[in-house]
Amino acid sequence: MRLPTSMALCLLAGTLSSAYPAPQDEPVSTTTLPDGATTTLPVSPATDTAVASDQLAELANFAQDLVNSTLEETSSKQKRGGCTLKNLAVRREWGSLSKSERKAYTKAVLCLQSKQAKTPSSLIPGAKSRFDDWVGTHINQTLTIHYTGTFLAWHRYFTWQYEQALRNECGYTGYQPYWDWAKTAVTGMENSPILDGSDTSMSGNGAHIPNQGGIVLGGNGLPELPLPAGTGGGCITSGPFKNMTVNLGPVSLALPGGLTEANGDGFSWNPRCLKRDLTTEINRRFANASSIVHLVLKSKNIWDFQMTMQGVPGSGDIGVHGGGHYSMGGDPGRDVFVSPGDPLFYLHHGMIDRTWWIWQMLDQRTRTGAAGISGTGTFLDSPPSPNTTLNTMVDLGYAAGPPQAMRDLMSTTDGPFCYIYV
Ligand SMILES: [Cu+2]
Repeated sequence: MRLPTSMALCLLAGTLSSAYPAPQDEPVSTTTLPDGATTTLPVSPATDTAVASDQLAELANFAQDLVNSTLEETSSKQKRGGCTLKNLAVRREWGSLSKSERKAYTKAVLCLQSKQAKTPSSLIPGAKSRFDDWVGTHINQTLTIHYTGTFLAWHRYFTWQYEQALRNECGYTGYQPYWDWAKTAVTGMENSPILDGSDTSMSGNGAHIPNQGGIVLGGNGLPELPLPAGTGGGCITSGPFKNMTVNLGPVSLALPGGLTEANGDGFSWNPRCLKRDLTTEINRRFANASSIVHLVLKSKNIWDFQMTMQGVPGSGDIGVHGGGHYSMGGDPGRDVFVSPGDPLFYLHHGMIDRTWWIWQMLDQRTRTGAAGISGTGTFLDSPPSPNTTLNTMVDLGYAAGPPQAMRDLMSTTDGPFCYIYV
């Protein structure tokens, strides 16, 4: 019989308290905030996911406190971008939004999907809506924004511009919500408010397809990585996106049975339903609370952080980034190029950005500056390309502009951005 750790410790303490010293508190470090307050932070990631969840909350609280005290200090000076505590946006976890806030978000996404695309159809004929402008941009740039020096900043800017479009073009008054993978790893994805299929969710699982084979990642000279299929596989059956049409792709879609599917460059019009194949097993294996805290506490530089987050190819680990993507499953969820075609993408990348932000705040000056960038402009530097620097430009094409230098994308509160996560 397995007991919860706390109960097992109580039992131990009750029977063996005279023979063993009391359990030591987990190691912590003490940090002083700019306003003089001190706080303690965990230094080694707990393997117990319940303890790791608490550690993650402590790290997130620290990041919030740091921003709050920094902005309080400097709000009177003229900061670049003018971010103050007054105009600071707060991005929240989906489950902490009220039901009407959740509906307002999905309504705005549906609005974006109903508006005319800005991408010329001569360039991307399948881009039919404003929502597709983001999908097309991501397809177009996939090989220069993953496993590159721009990966995190590019997706930060991409998600932020999407949030701006929801607000400015579709009347949404909230901010971009995020998907806390640690929570769905505990509840099971289908049981979470994000994916329970209700009208206040992001829609749920796809229709169940029995006896699906697993999917296989890797190949192309790398060891194969078999992953399980999920509990759905077909078209989503309920919730706000039930009638949504996926217009673009696939480009490199992993399918059950170890197959892949492509439709050329993915730019032609290929209308089909949104499929999901929720795979809690992948969520639990690669993106639980311990994996997140491990990533945050054990990555000592940006190279380690971004490689651990995306998974070192061939290592058998797909990181929290791959863990989130492949646990959604389906089409376009399992397609690296077309993945923003599932609206859940932006909640996933909200959490990617939140995790980066928490990590940055642990050594703010270093990690939001030049030393917070590593890598080049091409996927695993293939073909070889120049190093990414603070001056490298990030361009979102027809989704939204203007192109921004990396230096302006490194901080969420200095430059064009002004937001935090709670
Ligand atoms: Cu991406």
